[in-house]
Amino acid sequence: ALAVRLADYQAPAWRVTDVELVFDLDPEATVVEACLRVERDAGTDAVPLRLDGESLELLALEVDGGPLPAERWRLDERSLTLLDLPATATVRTRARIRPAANTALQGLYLSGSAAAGFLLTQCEAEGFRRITWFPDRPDVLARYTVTLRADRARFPVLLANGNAAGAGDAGGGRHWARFVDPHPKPSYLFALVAGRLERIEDTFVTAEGRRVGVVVHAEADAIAQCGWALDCIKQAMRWDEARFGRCYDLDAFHVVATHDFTMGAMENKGLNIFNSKYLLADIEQATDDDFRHVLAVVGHEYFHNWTGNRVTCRDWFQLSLKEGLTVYREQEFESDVASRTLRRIEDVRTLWRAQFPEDAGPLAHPVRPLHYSAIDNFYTATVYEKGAEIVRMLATALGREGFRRGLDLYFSRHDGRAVTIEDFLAALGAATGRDLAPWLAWYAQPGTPELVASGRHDAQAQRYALTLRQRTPATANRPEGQALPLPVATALFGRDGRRLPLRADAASPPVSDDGVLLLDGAEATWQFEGVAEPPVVSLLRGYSAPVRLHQDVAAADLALLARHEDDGFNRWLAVDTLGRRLFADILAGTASPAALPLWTDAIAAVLGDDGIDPALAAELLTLPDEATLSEGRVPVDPEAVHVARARLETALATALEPDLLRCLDRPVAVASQAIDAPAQARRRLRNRCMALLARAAPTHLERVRLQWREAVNLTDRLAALACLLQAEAPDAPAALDDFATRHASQPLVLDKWFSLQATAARDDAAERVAALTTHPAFRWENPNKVYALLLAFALRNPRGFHRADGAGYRLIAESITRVDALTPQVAARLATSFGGWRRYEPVRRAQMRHEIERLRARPHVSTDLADILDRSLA
Ligand code: B3K
Ligand code: ZN
Repeated sequence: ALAVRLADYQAPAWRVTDVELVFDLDPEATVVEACLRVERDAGTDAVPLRLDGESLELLALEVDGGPLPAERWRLDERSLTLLDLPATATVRTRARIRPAANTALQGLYLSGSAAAGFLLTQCEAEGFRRITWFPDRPDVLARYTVTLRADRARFPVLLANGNAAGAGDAGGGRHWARFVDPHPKPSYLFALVAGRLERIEDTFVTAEGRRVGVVVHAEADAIAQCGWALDCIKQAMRWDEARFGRCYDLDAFHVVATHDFTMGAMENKGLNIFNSKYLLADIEQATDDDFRHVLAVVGHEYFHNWTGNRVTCRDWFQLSLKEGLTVYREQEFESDVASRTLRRIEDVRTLWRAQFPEDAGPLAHPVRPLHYSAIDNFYTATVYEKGAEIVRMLATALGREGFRRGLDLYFSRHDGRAVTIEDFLAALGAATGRDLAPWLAWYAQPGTPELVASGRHDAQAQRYALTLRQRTPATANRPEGQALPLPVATALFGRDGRRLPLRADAASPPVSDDGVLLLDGAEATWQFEGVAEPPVVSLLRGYSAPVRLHQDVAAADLALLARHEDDGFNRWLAVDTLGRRLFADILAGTASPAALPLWTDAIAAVLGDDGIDPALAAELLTLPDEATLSEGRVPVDPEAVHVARARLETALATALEPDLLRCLDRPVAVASQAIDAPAQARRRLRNRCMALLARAAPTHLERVRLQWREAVNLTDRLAALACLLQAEAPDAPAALDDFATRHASQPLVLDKWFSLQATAARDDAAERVAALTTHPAFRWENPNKVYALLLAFALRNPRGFHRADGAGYRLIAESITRVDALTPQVAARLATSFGGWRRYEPVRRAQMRHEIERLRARPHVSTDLADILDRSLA
């Protein structure tokens, strides 16, 4: 497919002011009548009106109430073009579409079976063109009136965006419902839902006094698991008012759960649609992590109502304008209502595991890409997570209050418009009197900057000089990058662990009140005064910039930070850094036993601290995964990484055995079915201790078995099962069977059962995963199943996926072919697992390359898949 380029952007010659859609819904054949009020932009005479349309069957076409002569319109596979229209016109089309046959899950499709399932839509990025002919681009904002007609018994619930505007009987067993959305919106935010759905609801009164009906819809067997989501919606509404002054703007806010969805969720105006994985949660069928993910994703989609919907993107290159900003808002939401430190650690782990490798490999792209051939492949860790890091850095640089003023101005300037990243920076800059133009480079330049810190203490003058240097080195695919604005949150500690004042002399670059040094060139030096002894320097507190830090810091200093840093993130970072150093030594064969205690003692000291948040303690006990430990190494030998990591984890478990036991034996005064944050944190720590003990000695498996028998929530049951599996205990297979039987009717729990087996680092993992694809609960058409089994294997079982004989690669390549014929977006996502092929040792590198080439050479490769394969090889 031809690339679309940012540089070629042209404002639309035709606007659509109003749309009326009438759907005659039926899973086999739905008829869509569309009436568009179109207006040609003044000064663009004689430009034909080109409407996007794919997989549509044309039944009728009229302009201004009459037929259009054949020479004035053209229809092809991708578009309908109308020639010689007057400057304003009414275009009416009628199309037939086939929802039940739509396995791509874009446009209008069926969730569940033809007999009992329900109809729903997914339009972002380019699904609306599979519903009707339309200028399917985000800078065409129109007012929508939607009428749905369907069989009343089969589709009792009818929903679309906006406010309800009438309903009634349509005769012949059919009924109708109409919706008017007063907010002009791009077509990607269109949605409808029709089917047999149950609901739970509540009322939320906004700060502006609007009474909003908050409704969660799900199928009958799932509605009992929607209470937590309803709660989260209200929390999100309240939080966005309090933190950013943003109120909800329709009479109702509807949320719908489906098991058939290619991604997490979708922020359609007033009618969010969720993958059930991110909406359903109860103590029997969801883990503590699931509860937190529901909170985060519900928040994320809700926050899009302002960052994405009210102010939207001019074109898809600006995707991070809404996604980076909304991820940032989601992170802040969870940080405010749950644990800031924990959320930060998780986000940084994600960044290191997923975004850094992406940014270093052939699929690297700027946060604002310059061209694409399949936009759906750009919903990446770079656009989302690195995009959120840029927003976070801006918030750090402008201060909480300045950032809020900037966002307020952004909303008031651009409400109801489709804008660019430049507009965003300009609003933040104008509100705070800052020139933020240099920040655009963060959006334009791929790659992870390296930050090198060095210091010199002058005892005589009681001064400490800190020099920061940055570089974004060239790679095979791109030249060296330019210097970027980097906020470096910094603290100095004395040898006794006390914070030292951060007083830079007058000649140094500025330091903010909260200790942020802004490095805005390649290098700068700060001279700190009144520093009597060589300090321990804590840099990038809270991970204030998404860079690789190189700091020559003694292990003893890291141990000191582990004990005394009051920034929870950097406390964790100190421990993590110590652990990674040991890992590197083991991998290189240079490990010395003397180095271990600094790390394990530091952890033990924190564990023994009664004031520590148990969730943070659990994080200290969690090593980076193999993907993260491989990141930045060339060439990677996955087997060696696996073995070195396992050795390090066993060493940790052995050294801390008594501490871990103490932790487990501590009486816990919480009901094990409580889901409040402290209860979750304690479970997290206990389960982490249990997993390590199971590594330290097989005798501890008795504790695991006890927990397996007595667990009263899914978190504990699953944690025990994972330990049995990890230890390859003789009773593990029976436990797996028990689990499957117990949860046989719960698709989301079965997904975890698939994932657990897919990620078990066994010699025969590939064969087991292949066998599980024939399990009756597995379905190739269902993205959640493909992700739970195959994507989990490819991404989270490096030992299995990278098995030296290539069996893991073949399994994934065959799966990609199979899925590509059904759901191309899911196939493309699976194919990203080959993206890092160049970093591996020669044998694996050749095997991976061979699979990529073989996939590319097959007939009927989808555009989405071809794009990933081509870029991987480039
Ligand atoms: N905006 C959607 C993602 C759409 C993905 C299209 N392939 C979900 C989100 O980020 O909120
Ligand atoms: Zn989003």
